[in-house]
Amino acid sequence: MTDTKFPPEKNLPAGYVPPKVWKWESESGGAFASINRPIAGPTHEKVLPIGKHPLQLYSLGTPNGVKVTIMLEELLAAGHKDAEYDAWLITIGKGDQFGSGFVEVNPNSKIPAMMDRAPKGGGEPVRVFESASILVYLAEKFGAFLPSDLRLRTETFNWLFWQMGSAPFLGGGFGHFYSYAPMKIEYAINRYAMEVKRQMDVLDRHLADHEFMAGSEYTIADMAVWPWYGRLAAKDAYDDAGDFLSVDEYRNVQRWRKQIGERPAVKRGSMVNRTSGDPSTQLHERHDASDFETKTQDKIGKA
Ligand SMILES: N[C@@H](CCC(=O)N[C@@H](CS)C(=O)NCC(=O)O)C(=O)O
Repeated sequence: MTDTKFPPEKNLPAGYVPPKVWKWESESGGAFASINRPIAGPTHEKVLPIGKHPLQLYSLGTPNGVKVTIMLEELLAAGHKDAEYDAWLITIGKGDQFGSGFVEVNPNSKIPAMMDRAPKGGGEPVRVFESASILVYLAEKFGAFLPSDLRLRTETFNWLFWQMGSAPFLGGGFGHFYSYAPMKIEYAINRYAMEVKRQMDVLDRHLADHEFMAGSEYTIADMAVWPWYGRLAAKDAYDDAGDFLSVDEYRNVQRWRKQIGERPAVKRGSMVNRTSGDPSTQLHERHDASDFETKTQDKIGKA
């Protein structure tokens, strides 16, 4: 594809011209390059472990994973005893998401993925993948954090789907080119910085006169948005991205992210399957509520 308006010398690397047909030839470099593949399906046989609880979560403490562990901890804190769960670690950097057992739970090979082995009404275990689908499934199963009033329910879904559509621009777009790519490309960074700042402004204006995402009630929409945009606002994402994007200026987002971050269940949920940062905040696997006290990496000394 030659383009006379934008000559190849201006491309990156200079002179690069996309071939007629793209071929999977070599790694592009950068974080995650070694696990990226243009095909789906398993790469190896691996049976997933099953613990003692009805809910089996296969995940990692990334923003998409944390949405679900926050929800599970909130359900338990609200007294839903059947929300007890085993959280198993899926190390995506090592390709665990391409094991045959994981692919059976999520054919898309991405965390988080969950099996409900005691579904409502009985019957075969239910597989649930896509973080928003898991949040809705749990909210419906336990009748919690999703308003039944159609107006409020719709507003919850509005923001839940907003998050699912918007975060790829933050993570896959901005985060990738600002932090993970093997070179800094001004055009790409500018394009995604612009979009992420616009998204932060959307949130900031909304949160100016709404306590929570869906209004006066804390819902699964907050649980979905917080791990992405709350972490960015807290300068806890993509190296110096918080300063680069001047996140302090989003005062209403700051108020909201602090308020949500103080919830004990959010603190606990943020520790589950976490494999970086302060060892006392990393609980690689969670099989019992007491694990938060006894099995963090500082206590078991494997940090
Ligand atoms: N839309 C999916 C996105 C899940 C996703 O992108 N997960 C990432 C980690 S945050 C992953 O598993 N990546 C592994 C890979 O791409 O191979 C969801 O919300 O569940």
